Amino acid sequence: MSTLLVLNGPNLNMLGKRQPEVYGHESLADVEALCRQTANQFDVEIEFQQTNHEGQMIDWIHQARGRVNGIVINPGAWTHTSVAIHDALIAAEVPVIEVHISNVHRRETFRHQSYVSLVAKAVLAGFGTHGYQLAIQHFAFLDTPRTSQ
Ligand code: CA2
Repeated sequence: MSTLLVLNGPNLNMLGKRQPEVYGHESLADVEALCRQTANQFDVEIEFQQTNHEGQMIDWIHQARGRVNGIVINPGAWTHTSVAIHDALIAAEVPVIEVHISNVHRRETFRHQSYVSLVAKAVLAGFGTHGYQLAIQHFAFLDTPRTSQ
């Protein structure tokens, strides 16, 4: 069974409490429940974390090395600012899918730049919280032996 690390960056603990027009009405606990449901469905194990502290995020990414099969990360605002998270993701040597609830490309120009996309296998933006499910599903798909037709 494969293990995925689902990481959430700063302010995502506020989901559902403010800006529902941008991020929807679901709380982070709802997102976790959604991820666990999808993980069960696809026989994947997940670890779900959120932090407002960049060093903590970097430690979790380092600890993923050689231990998990993939990282699903919503880096929040660190997406647009953090070379340190970019470097940590390279050091982890684990495939990464970057998820954004909102479509960052139709928002302010400072959200168009992502240091994480440079090291991500794939990026999902604008699918709402369904993006997390799609990312987990994709990792499960990669892990499933497929027969050629
Ligand atoms: O769309 C996304 O998922 C973002 O990663 C969310 C980040 C934002 O900085 C990125 O540009 C795009 C912000 C997460 C903060 O979420 C809040 C939710 C409710 C109230 C306040 C912040």
